[in-house]
Amino acid sequence: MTAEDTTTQDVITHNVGRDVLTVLRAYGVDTAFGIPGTHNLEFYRHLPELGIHAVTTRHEQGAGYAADGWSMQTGLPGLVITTSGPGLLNALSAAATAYAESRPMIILTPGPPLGQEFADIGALHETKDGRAAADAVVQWSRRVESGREAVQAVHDAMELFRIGRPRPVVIEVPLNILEGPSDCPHELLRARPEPEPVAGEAEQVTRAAQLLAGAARPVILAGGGAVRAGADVTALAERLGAPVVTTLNGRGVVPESHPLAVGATLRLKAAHALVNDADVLLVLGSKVGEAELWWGPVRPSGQVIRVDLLSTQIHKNLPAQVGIVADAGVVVGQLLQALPAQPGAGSDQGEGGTPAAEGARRAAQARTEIDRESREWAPATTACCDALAAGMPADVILGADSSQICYYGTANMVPLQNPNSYLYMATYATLGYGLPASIGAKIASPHRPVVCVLGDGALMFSVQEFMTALEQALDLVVVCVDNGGYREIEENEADRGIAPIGVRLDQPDWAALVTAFGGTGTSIRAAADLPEALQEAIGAGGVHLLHVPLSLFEAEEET
Ligand SMILES: Cc1ncc(C[n+]2csc(CCOP(=O)(O)OP(=O)(O)O)c2C)c(N)n1
Ligand SMILES: [Mg+2]
Repeated sequence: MTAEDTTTQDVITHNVGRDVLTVLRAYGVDTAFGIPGTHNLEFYRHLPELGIHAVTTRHEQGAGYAADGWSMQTGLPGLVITTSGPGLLNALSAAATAYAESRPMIILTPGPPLGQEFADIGALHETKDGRAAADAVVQWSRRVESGREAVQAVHDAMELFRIGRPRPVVIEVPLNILEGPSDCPHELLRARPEPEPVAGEAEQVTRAAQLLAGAARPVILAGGGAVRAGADVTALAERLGAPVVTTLNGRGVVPESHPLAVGATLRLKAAHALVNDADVLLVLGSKVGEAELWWGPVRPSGQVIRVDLLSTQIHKNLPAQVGIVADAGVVVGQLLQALPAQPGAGSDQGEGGTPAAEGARRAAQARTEIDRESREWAPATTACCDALAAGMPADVILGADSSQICYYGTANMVPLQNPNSYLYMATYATLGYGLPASIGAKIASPHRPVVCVLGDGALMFSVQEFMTALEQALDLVVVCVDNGGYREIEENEADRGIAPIGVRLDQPDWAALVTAFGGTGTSIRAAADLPEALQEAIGAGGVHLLHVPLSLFEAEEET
């Protein structure tokens, strides 16, 4: 071997691609979702050596959703590696989803070599401006000009995820930089220590505590920003006797079997009634997003306290009298300190006796009304959901999609006991999310049962990811509720007096389809069989599709 060969080898083993992945590995990221391509191989080369598991999805959209599901379990950013051009663009719906849902994600992509920007020379995957396309949907996208800048971009992203509002970023590394020699000092490749989360200002915390201590009908509304503080939020709810409504991203912050839990039910009028009746509403880490408010904004008759990481969020969709710009988890701890041990001076001790008992009574009443309202919306779909709930393990991670069985059903009819256990995207509502997100979650949490329940339309958006699940040797149950096409859109059409167009869809032989991939498929023949069939599929292991014709439950409604 000549001296020149040694140098070439040295550049390959210590190139910029390796530095970027080294620093990500130092932060704990041990899984990368993506598809290798001609341009991104100097990322892929280093994955085995660094102990980063490469998961090849069958479309970059799936890589992004799988990374999101993985991230929800680990608390780390989901890592996506795309090739340049179409690979990156294919991942952008997933990036936009992570943006809308405030979830951390890093997309690594190669870009044209320095000096070849806008060259329009017909180079492979040449895109007018891939970075700008990405920038339009993520928190930031950065085209770096050196290895050192690439590593710095990773540190900046991690700082955003740890103390800011977590949202996706794209790091574009020009091909010649990616393949070129490392220029980064070794000490920059270490993970930085976790910064202290931001605490609330003492004066505002005291004011909030006074309001809450004097409340007769307190209610807590918890969003995705509160999920890391589940135990404290539960303790606060108990101390105050406050029913807890969550957003879909806040599900499980308080176990949904808890007497004070009212679930992720903001879509329903009965939950609005509870929230609007509050004399003090405490909103923790939520944008109170419009997409979840089917009946318009919530407007409590009393005072509103909001806690959010960003000052821009404090009055968004719901004006607040007290706004605390800080980490919701830290503020809940501060409130527990500031509140008297015997709370609820103003609490209506009503029939229930203690504030906690009175809160539980209000929560139970709300749940009864919510349940009635849910069933009125979609009787067959909710009957199907009841059957699924009967077969669902308590510690399940539940994949979901933008299908009626989810937002009329599993969103509030299958109780979840843990946070980050409902894989969903209430705001972006992107079809094709459920299966890949479930794959990512199962890879991150192999010991928890993962069941993905979704519609026939949603499943067809990502059906190729069955192959990924099988290749990764996962135990995963997918329940496809088949109502013969895009039922929600058919109903939207009917509301506008449009005859069904483009919504009644032919179906494959679902059981045979998954069998062709190498999994197991079962088509349910009777509604009553569903709970047991679900339990059996979970027990059997491997990749299992349960095909559930909704007509089985519609027939029951008619009898
Ligand atoms: C990427 C994407 N394309 C289109 C839509 C519009 N859309 C919303 S719901 C829906 C129907 C989904 O069908 P399915 O999953 O079978 O659920 P169903 O409404 O039939 O219960 C469509 C097409 C969307 N949400 N996302
Ligand atoms: Mg459908």
